[in-house]
Order: sequence, then C-alpha cells, then structure tokens
Amino acid sequence: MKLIGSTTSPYVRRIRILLDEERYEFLNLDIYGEDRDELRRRNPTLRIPVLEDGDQEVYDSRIIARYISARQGRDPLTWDQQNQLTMIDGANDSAVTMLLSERSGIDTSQDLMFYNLQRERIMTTLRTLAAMVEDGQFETWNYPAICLYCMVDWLDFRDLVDFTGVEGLLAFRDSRKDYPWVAETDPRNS
Ligand SMILES: N[C@@H](CCC(=O)N[C@@H](CS)C(=O)NCC(=O)O)C(=O)O
Repeated sequence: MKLIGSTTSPYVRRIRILLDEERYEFLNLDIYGEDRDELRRRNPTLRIPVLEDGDQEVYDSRIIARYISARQGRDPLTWDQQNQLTMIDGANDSAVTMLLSERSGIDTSQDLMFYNLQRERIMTTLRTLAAMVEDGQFETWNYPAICLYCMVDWLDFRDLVDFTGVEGLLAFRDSRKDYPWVAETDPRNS
C-alpha cells in the first residue's frame, strides 16, 4: 500500500495513525508547491490523502478509513459515530478554507458573510464536540477519536481558533499525546 499525503495535513495524519502497524509507503508531497504535478497525476480532485493498494486508488480520508477498516476486519461505524465524523470534517474543512484564504492574502476576520459562516460552523461544532468529550463519548481510541485528536492538534498548531470555552478539547488532546503513532505524526516535527 502507498499513502499519498503530507506531514502537516490533519486528514492524512488520521490515516497514518489508523494504519498503525500496517506496512505501507508514505509519499510526502508539497501539494501547493513543487509536488503539484505529482498531486495532479494522483487525484483529479487535487486533495490529500490518497491511498493506493495495488491497482485500487481510494480518495478521501473517510472512504480510505472505510477501506482500511474493512481490511482490518473492524466493525463499521455506527450512525452516531458517522455524525461525529461529519462534525469533525465540517469544522476541519471550514478551518482549511480560513487558512487558504489567509494565505491568499484575505483578511478572514472581516465582517463578511462567507467568513462569518465558517467561523460560526467551527465554533458551534467545537462546542458540541467539547460537550461530547465531557460526556465521555470520545473515551475509546477509535477512528472518530483519532480524527478529533488530529483536528484539535492541527487547529492549535496553525493557531486558527480561540479555544476559550472549549478548553476540554485541548485537555482531550493533551491526555492522548502518548498514544501510538501520535508523536511520530506530529506536524511540528515535519
Ligand atoms: N474530505 C477530504 C478533505 C481533505 C483535504 O481537504 N485535504 C487538504 C489538505 S489538509 C487538501 O488536500 N487541500 C487542498 C485544497 O483544498 O486545494 C478528506 O477527508 O480527505
């Protein structure tokens, strides 16, 4: 198997942690720079991660996780876990949009409908996820918990949100720093 991604992407990190002891090759691309042509050849949607298993290409972390879980004989996610993933992805996608906008020279703190909507989605989602953490819903180190970890740590790494009122998410992150593959995949070490 080959995983195409980058060391800083939270979507790639979740798959690297999920892959655990599986043997695979990791292709670390600079998707906005010198490796753009390589990305164009690997995925027409121009996003990472991509998994290649023999002739089978799989796009999108959610589908890749399904593919790996099926290979590992794990139970499919429950509907509630699917909803957790949708929340995490919703907040993470909006945060990626904010970061790419800032890198494009746009001041995202302006009172503009588009950025107000992204900020609102990020904070309503983070508040709901923080309440779920407090309720013990992310105690088990399963795929949704891995995704939550990767998002929270990435938001902190990129300094994209103010965690006031959702400090429980940082506590969740801090208490899982020694879990398998977490330190090895830390974007700060890339
Ligand atoms: N839904 C996708 C999102 C992946 C994603 O947005 N990856 C980012 C890197 S963190 C990316 O490839 N961005 C490129 C772009 O938006 O142009 C997944 O879960 O795999």
